[in-house]
Parts: sequence; structure tokens; C-alpha cells
Amino acid sequence: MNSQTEPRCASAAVPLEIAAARADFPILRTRIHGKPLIYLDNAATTQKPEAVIEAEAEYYRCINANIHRGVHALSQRATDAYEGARHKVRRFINAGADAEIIFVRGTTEAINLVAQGFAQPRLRAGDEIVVSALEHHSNIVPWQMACRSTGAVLRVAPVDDTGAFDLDAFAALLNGRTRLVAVTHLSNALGTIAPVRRIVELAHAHDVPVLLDGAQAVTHLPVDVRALDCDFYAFSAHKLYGPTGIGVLYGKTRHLEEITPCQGGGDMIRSVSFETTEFNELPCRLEAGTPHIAGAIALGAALDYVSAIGLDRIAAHEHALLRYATQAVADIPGLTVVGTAADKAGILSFTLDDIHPHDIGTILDDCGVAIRAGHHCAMPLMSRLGLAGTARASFALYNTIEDIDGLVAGIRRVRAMFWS
Ligand code: 7TS
Repeated sequence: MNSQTEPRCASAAVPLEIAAARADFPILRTRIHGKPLIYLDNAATTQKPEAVIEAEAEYYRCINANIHRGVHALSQRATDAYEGARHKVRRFINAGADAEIIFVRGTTEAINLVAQGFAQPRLRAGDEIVVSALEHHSNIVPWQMACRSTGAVLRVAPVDDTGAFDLDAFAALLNGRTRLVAVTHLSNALGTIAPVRRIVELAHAHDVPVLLDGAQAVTHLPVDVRALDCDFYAFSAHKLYGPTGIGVLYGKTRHLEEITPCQGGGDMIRSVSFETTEFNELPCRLEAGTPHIAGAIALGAALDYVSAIGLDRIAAHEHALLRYATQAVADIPGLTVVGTAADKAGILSFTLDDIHPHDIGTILDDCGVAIRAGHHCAMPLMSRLGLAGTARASFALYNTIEDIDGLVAGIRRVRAMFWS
């Protein structure tokens, strides 16, 4: 495993070779209810290419040892591979240093770490945290918990009826009591891309740090944390063709140094006595206990895989799919696309007359089409839009026009079953 290998970057102008890419994902050969799988639930989790599955297996087969603590060769190899993965993450999101990459279980854990270790110790009664109406519960509840224990207040930047982020209303919420802004880069329920560069500028004008929830964005858009100038960026490997149980908190060094560790234990200490403990340096300081070594290495393999194809090429492909799908569903009677912001990516949410989204999902499943149905862990957003839930198709690099045609045929079948 060579952490120094530069990924082959491909240009967006060269279309993605879908057939070749699909062959990399063994699960796409699965049949569901006797039909070929059409997997359109990528916002929940993406499928994994052979290279990722193999990287994780190879770790256990050939390198398995604990890291940062063994003098023996195998432990050194495991440490090199784990730290090599950290370096790949740094390059992937263009962070300033490897130590700014903290391995966590996923987006949810990353946000909780910032809420408990960074925000909570600083919050006083009457302070404010700003989120947006687009947020996943993972970027609401941790802030609510921090507010509840400190007397701080959660403020919510609204969206318009298309699901677009209201930048003016957001700017009006910032004031001398604002302590932190936490917004999604890309909405998992609607696909809206938030104007994060402007959000960061506006917040920084008030000296307010910004956490971006990149769980969805990182798989659909090239992300450059230094260009965005965000203070924290959180994402999960499993939505980026990597394994579950591993994710990343990026933070600017000076902010990460201010985080009070929420977990104590091995690896995060420099010295321990019964009287006191001196904490380790970053990144180990925030990675207590044996981490998901195999997961981090497999995440590195996922980043190599995605980088070799090129995120701009993936983005162009998914954009073409979204455009095709949006047009294809436009003439289905009773179908309403939910989330029509000008800037959106990768996700098509819809309702079909008053048919319950779970019924849509169940009938589509019978056709071999996997989508998600419900509130998408964004209940406040659903309330804002006056809906109990939607049906959601979400795209990945291996989806095809034929997948969309299968989705549309399935939706027509749902209609026919309900209105025959
Ligand atoms: N933030 C966003 C924007 C998400 O889409 C998700 C997961 C999370 C946070 C939480 O990520 P985790 O890996 O820590 O669980 N979103 C979805 C979804 O849309 N369907 O299933 C999970």
C-alpha cells in the first residue's frame, strides 16, 4: 500500500465508461425477486467496488496487527497503511495537514464530536447555533443536545418552496450571539446544493466557525476544504464507495486542538498517572482506542478508485442522469418532484398523488428497483414542505439510463396498480 501514489485524474470531458465501472461492483450482478438489481438508494449507502472489498480483506489476510504500539514489522506495516489512508484523505479533500484528518465512525460521530468537544464547553445560556431547514437529523440532534445542556438556542435558516437555501435569511440570523454554523453541503432528501462558500464567508465575517456536513456532497462533488475555508467538514466512507463504520472529521488544526476529547483511553494519551493525564498530539488525541484500521485502509482504496475515475467525471455523469430522470418523470400524471432548486445533484425525490411513499417503495422493490421511502431522517424539512415523506431515487457512478427507464416503468406500474 503506497500512500504516495498519485491518483490518475480523469477529465470531465471524457465520459465515464459505465460498463467497465459496473463490472467493478460484484453486487450489481445480484437479482432481486428474480429481476436484475436496479440500485437507486445510493444516498443511504453506495455499493463497493472489488478494489475496496479486496483492500479490507487483504489487510486481514496479510497485514493485521494493531497500530502505533508494536515494535514488530507487521505492526509497522499496519501503521503505515493506516497513516497512508489518512494521507489519501488529506489529498482527496485538500486539507492542509494529515493531522487535520480524524478518523471516526462516520458523519454522525464527527458532528457529535464537534458538538460535545468543541461547542458545548464554550456555549453559555443565550448563545446561538445556526443550522438550516435542510439538515439530516445527525446535524440537528447533536446541536440540540449541546443547547439543552447549556441554555444555548438553535436557530434555523429557512429554505424556499423549491428547497433552495435562503442566503439572505441566513445572513440575517448571524449576530454577536452566534457561536457556530452547521449546515449540509448537499441535502440528502432533496439534492439541494447549499451555497457553502458564501455561507462560510458570511459566518466568518462574524468570526463564527462553520461545520459542513459533507455526507452527501463528498460523493457527488469535488470537495476542497481549503478553497471552501470551512472550519470542520464531516463525511462517511460508506456513501463514497467505502466501508461502513469509518468516516472523517476534518478540522483546521487550531480548532481541533481546542476540542476537549470526548473519549479517553489508549492512543490518545502521552502519559497517564492516577493524578492526571497528558493528552497526545493530533490526530491521535481524538482517536481513543483501537480504530477501524481495516476500514480506514479500505476508505483509502475507495478514494483511489474514485480519484482514478475523477469526481468531476462522476459529477457530470450523475448530472446527466438527474436531467434525464427529471424529464422522464415529468409526464407521469400525479407525480411531483420535490426539491427543484437550481443547484442540485444526484437525488430525485418525488411524491405520486397521495400514494404513501412506502407503498411506492414496496412495489418498486418488487420490480427489482431499490429506492428509499419516508422522511429520510429530515423530519423538520418534510414538515416545512408539508409532507410526511417522499420516494427518493439517488444516483451513483454505476447507474445507467436503463436504470432510470426501469425506475420510470416501475412508477407507472405503481400508478396502474392504484388507479386500475
Ligand atoms: N448527514 C447527511 C446529509 C446524510 O445524508 C446522512 C446519512 C448523515 C448525515 C448520517 O450519516 P451516517 O453515515 O453517520 O449515518 N443519510 C442517509 C440517507 O439519506 N439515507 O440513509 C442515510
